[in-house]
Amino acid sequence: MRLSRYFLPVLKETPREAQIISHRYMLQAGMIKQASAGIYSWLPLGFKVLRKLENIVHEEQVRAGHIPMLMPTLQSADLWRESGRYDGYGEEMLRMKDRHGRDMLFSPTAEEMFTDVFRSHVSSYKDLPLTLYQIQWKFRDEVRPRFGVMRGREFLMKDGYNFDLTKEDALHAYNRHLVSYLRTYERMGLQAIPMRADSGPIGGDYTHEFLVLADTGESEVFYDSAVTDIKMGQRDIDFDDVAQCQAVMEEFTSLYARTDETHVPDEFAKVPEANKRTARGIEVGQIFYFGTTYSEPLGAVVDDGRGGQVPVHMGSHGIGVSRLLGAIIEASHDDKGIIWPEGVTPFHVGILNMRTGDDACDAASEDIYAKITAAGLEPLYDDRDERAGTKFGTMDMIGLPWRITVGPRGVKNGVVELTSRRTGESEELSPEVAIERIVEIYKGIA
Ligand code: 5CA
Repeated sequence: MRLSRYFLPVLKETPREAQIISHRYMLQAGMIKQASAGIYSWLPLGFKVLRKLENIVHEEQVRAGHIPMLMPTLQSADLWRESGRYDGYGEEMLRMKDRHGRDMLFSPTAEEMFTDVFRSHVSSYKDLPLTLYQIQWKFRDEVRPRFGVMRGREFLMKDGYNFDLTKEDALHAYNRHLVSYLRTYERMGLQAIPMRADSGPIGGDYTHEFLVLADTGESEVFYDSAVTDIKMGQRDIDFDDVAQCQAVMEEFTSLYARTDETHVPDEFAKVPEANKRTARGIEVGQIFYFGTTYSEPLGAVVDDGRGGQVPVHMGSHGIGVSRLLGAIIEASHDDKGIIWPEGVTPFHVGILNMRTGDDACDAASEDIYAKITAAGLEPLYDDRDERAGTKFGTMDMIGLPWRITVGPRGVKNGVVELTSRRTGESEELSPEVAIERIVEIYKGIA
């Protein structure tokens, strides 16, 4: 993409309404624009990152054996009356009537809808196990929407629902989700720690929240610092392997790690003194096993193969996809702007032409642009007729992890500068070697 032809409305001034850095940078980098309280328009750069996160979520869900589909955002109240949640859900549910006076709502989550699809089409244990999921906009009429996409009213969520014959099978689905979520966050350059959580209005006995540690997080968390040393890394996971998924789940959840809602001071006291941590975290996902809470009232039953009809064991599992943008920025920025991890960056590399209009600089930049594009990567080429300072400022703010700077002196000597946004370190290299480096960096990522 050539910046002269892109739509990147970078703000010069600091937006006053932003209380936390991710909100401020998302506004300044021209990623989002507030449409009304807690509701955002996704401008091209923000949309691009959002799509990348969605892709990673999809890839990891499909890898775990889960099946994507899509539900409507507007739902009839009838189903929610059947499950008994319509009255209880309260003010967070946005309710409306259609022209015939029928009660409708904007989905805040979708247990009922998925259970309804299931009961309409599945009647035998032979069709189990089954996990369906979607990535779809949700609406929750939060009292205090704040911090930009972090606590929105309209937000993008991946929500998945497992249907299993037995509790044991459903707990395998729970573990499978836990493992796939850990992979998902790591690919996004994030460490999200699974913590024992409170089940809230979804209900259920087993639930973990995934928290990204950040000072601006809304949850207070208590944990054993050794938990941050456990990584998924490159391990080979067989998602059908019950014992393996169980072992990984235990490895990641046996140390003390809880949010304030489930914190037990007596238990925390047993954590080695040097490892005790109290911090803040951003909740980027939550998994639940809730058994037959929805399948019973909604009549989602299957033939169990022994002549019986039994309600299925279910769980639901969510990732806050739009919130993740905020979480990634909170975890990865400096005072000049965002620093995207390679796995989610909107463009792979910035090409900064220091002297647009100079024949040699233009030709060298164009050539690099063409070659990187031909290698299957997406460069953002700043070909605008702007001062170098403005160009550097834009690149730093939007946070592409790598930059190639093309200047008149370098071009004369056959070199360009390759700079890491994270470390600020630069190297003078021939354009060919710089391109090779970029291709190498993204091998296996892009
Ligand atoms: N049905 C279950 C799982 S599918 C569910 O709704 N879970 S949840 O309430 O925990 O939401 C899933 C994730 O959505 C949360 O972990 C959080 O990351 C994200 N989320 C929840 N509320 C908001 C909000 N107001 N703004 C942005 N993201 C949110």
